[in-house]
Amino acid sequence: MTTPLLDQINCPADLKPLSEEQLLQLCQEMRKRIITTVSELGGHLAPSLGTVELTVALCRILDLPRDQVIWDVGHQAYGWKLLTGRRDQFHTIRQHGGLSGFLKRDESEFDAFGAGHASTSIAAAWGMASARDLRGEDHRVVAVIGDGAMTGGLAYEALNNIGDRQTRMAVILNDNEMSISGNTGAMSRYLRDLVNSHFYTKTKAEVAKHLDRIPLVGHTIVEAVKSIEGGLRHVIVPGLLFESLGFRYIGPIDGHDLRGLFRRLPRVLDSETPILLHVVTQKGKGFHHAEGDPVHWHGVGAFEIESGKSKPNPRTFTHIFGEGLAEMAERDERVVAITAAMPDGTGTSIFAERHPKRFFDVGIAEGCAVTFAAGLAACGLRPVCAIYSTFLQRAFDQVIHDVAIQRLPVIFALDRGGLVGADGATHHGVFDLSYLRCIPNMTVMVPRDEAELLHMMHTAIHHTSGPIAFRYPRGNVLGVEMPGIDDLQRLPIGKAEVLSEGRDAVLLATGVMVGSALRAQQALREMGIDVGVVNARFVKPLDEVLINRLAQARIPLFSMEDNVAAGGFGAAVNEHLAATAPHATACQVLALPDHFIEHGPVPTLHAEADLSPEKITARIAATLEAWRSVPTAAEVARRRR
Ligand SMILES: Cc1ncc(C[n+]2csc(CCOP(=O)(O)OP(=O)(O)O)c2C)c(N)n1
Repeated sequence: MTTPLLDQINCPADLKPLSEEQLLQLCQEMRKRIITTVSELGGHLAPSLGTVELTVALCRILDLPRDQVIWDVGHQAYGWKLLTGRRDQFHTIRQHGGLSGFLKRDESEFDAFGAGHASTSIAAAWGMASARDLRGEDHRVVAVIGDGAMTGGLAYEALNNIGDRQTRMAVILNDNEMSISGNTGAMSRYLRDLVNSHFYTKTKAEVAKHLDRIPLVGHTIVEAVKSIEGGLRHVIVPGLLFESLGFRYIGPIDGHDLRGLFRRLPRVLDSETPILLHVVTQKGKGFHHAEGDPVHWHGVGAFEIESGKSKPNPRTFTHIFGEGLAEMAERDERVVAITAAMPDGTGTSIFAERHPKRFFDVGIAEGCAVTFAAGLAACGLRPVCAIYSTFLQRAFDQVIHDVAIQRLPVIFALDRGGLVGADGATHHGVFDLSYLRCIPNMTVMVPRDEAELLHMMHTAIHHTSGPIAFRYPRGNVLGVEMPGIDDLQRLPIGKAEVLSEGRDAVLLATGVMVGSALRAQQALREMGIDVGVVNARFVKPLDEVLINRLAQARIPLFSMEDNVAAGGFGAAVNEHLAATAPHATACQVLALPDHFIEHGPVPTLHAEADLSPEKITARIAATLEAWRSVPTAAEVARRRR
């Protein structure tokens, strides 16, 4: 693949001497590089193909890194990486030890602000613009946000403040009509109207000019128009919503027309007051497969460029959840499914097809999803909030304040629990056991396999005394035998499953770690160490009866979870032991460490965190050995005598 122009760009300043023709060629080369690289490694393809011209224009016009560009989410910024000194590492993107798939302050001085979660850019840019003003500096600050991210409330909270304070900064709204799936909500309709209607694109001045030409009544009409709130004014003032919030609205303009961008952007970037430029782009631009199906091509695995074909997707926990929920809803009309902009990612698109009236995609608005679910539950329905573990962090207060305090039976289905791999630190679902366990009235379950996931879903739908959550991993099912819908069991709340007893120790494992515990058990047996394995099933409430029995028998305990150690399952076991049997041996906690874990294959990351079956085996063997050599209190006393 030859990219002669791109190969000469080592920083944005290298774009300055290029002619328009050359910049157009550069755009082509960037697309080529992005498509080739993602075809080999997978990644966020369609979003980054849509922003190529905008990226080139920003890099050419701005004085970088002095000026600051804050990209929302950061998944559309592959072109940005190519032009800001990371071209030669681009082939490492999302690979262990390589470039991140998102933007990160410690990866490049050009990444003014890191992200991964949506809708943060405007608030962050406001902070950075305000800091600039307080420090008496003079650079430009620009937030680039997608129409999908504009469904998040945080974006409006920031607009509300910026418009009021008239902070000097620009917002570029990158509107491709898509979130990951089709965009939802009235705001998205409003943006569509702005783009589609010629009427809307007329400027205020133009309209006034036309009206003014009508003798006598013209002036009166102009005055009347000015005085009417909503209604007609809304129709004739482009971007009225943003204008009312204190922003100047420019657009919509074609985000792939480089010439047009060069004409309009400088005025926008140099505006002394808040300004919003509405740029229309096509997701997947320049790769016909992606243009035709931007939902599929939002984020993809490796594929063949010519045919667009990729390896067939094996069945995942997400499929099991999506199909299972749709089926359970056939039998219970109270079941309602809610997603926050992730119908495909959570598998709820299956539910949407079969039960469209009972399906709600609220946009990137996790807090809204949870409080909406609370309202549904308060009126007797059985809402299932299907949200990735990492994104439910957004709605912590809603889970406590709107759901748990009122003991409302909202069901939380947390996909992507544990380490997720290539998306890295912003996306690992490694805090959920901690942030859910600390909430009173909450029940927290973790299935060991896909069959148990179905039993837990069934249990959750029949659990009416308060909120209940289950979290399951990203990725393929284990391939266990599946129960039929009529064979589903209601699991006794707070009861673990003892898989085997052990003479030397017991491993209390949660979720996918049960598999690792079984492998460790096998390896330890070969070393002459006999350990039992318990599938914990419940992180809250704990199986206190079982733990008490093991503590009284003085069996050494090990807990295992793919959650941070702080506040997690093992911490719960130790809290219980400390409170009830202070003389008992503590449980050794095998969990994730107290630092953010970067991207990479999950088995590699587990090994680095000492959580691979091999590392677990070695740790348990070493600990038991060490404990054996520690004298008991009686022995110490005897030796003293
Ligand atoms: C808080 C949060 N919820 C969900 C997501 C998952 N997500 C990543 S990108 C995206 C869609 C963003 O759409 P848009 O801003 O229009 O960007 P586009 O991909 O269309 O360029 C979503 C829902 C996220 N990153 N953060």
